[in-house]
Amino acid sequence: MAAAKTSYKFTFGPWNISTGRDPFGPEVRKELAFAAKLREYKKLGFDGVQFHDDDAVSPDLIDGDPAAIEKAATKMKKILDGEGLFCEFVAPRLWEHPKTIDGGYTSNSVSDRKYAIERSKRAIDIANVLGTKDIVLWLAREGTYIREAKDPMASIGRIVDAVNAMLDYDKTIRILGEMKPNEPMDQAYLPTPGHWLGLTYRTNEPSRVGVLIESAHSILAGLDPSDDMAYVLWHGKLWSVHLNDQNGLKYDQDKVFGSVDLRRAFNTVWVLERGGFNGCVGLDVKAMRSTKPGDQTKHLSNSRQMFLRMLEVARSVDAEKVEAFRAERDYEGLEMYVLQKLMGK
Ligand code: 3MF
Ligand code: MG
Repeated sequence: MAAAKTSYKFTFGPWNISTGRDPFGPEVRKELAFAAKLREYKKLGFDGVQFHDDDAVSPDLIDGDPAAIEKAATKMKKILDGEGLFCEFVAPRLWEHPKTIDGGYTSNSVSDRKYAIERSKRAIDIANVLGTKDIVLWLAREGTYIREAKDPMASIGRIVDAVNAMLDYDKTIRILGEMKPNEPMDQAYLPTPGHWLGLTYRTNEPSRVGVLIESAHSILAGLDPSDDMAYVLWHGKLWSVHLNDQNGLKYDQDKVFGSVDLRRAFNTVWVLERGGFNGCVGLDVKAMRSTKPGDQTKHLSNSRQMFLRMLEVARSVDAEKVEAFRAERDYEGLEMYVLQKLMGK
């Protein structure tokens, strides 16, 4: 096992400060200007920003001239530098554009698939300007509402082709898959980190294809986030995480880290520590719709605080004691030891 880190870098995306709009009701808070959001990062104890391509470059430019895209990204880089922030990754937003209605890489339309790959290449251009090597793919609409809608085997091949096109386009970038089992699709292709991990080895350069795991996505798949993370850490492919929490198998809730299940949060932090996790700690959390505008960033600082508090708990665990419980097969004792830790004893 790699040595434990002494410190962690924290990041979030601009979408984590939001208006409270949901499928059943409109905004309850005003959209904060991007520049104003950036000013919040340091105050909240965060170091870096996660970007969708059209967060970094205005959506009006995203389908246009690559030179104009680079120019806009250069402007964004200056703003980031001015705030003392770094860019963790860029993710092509392949789920809002009219050409991605049927998915991006797995769309049944040849021209729409081409659009998705071209747009991903532009995301790489933006990443280069913003000074990051990491591209994140959340395969939002790569799936179906009805099983018969797409050829499931051809679809997997198309995802691999798209990843290869990106790896070929830039010989230094890394691609991180952020898998989610459902929402917005009924059923997603590659629904878990394990599915994506298997596919990484079939790409042209497996050493440049890794994984971002989001706690809520594992929970929605009925899996334990810390076991998913341990599996991917073992492969040396856990390059980023999105920590949050989730109350059962519902829509993606993005609750404050540790707010539903403290023990699950403990195991997550414990695994990241023991596995020598080396990436950024992203907190993909959402404020409650009932949150007042003045409190709209509390969920972010609270999640960071939960992580740091859990880190203290994880670091206070006596590894020899744990081994002794294991050797005696005294899991009742081990459980109480962990519960006492969680209760501050
Ligand atoms: C959806 C997500 C996404 C990704 C983001 C970066 C909008 O459940 O988690 O957030 O994190 O697109 O890849
Ligand atoms: Mg996420």
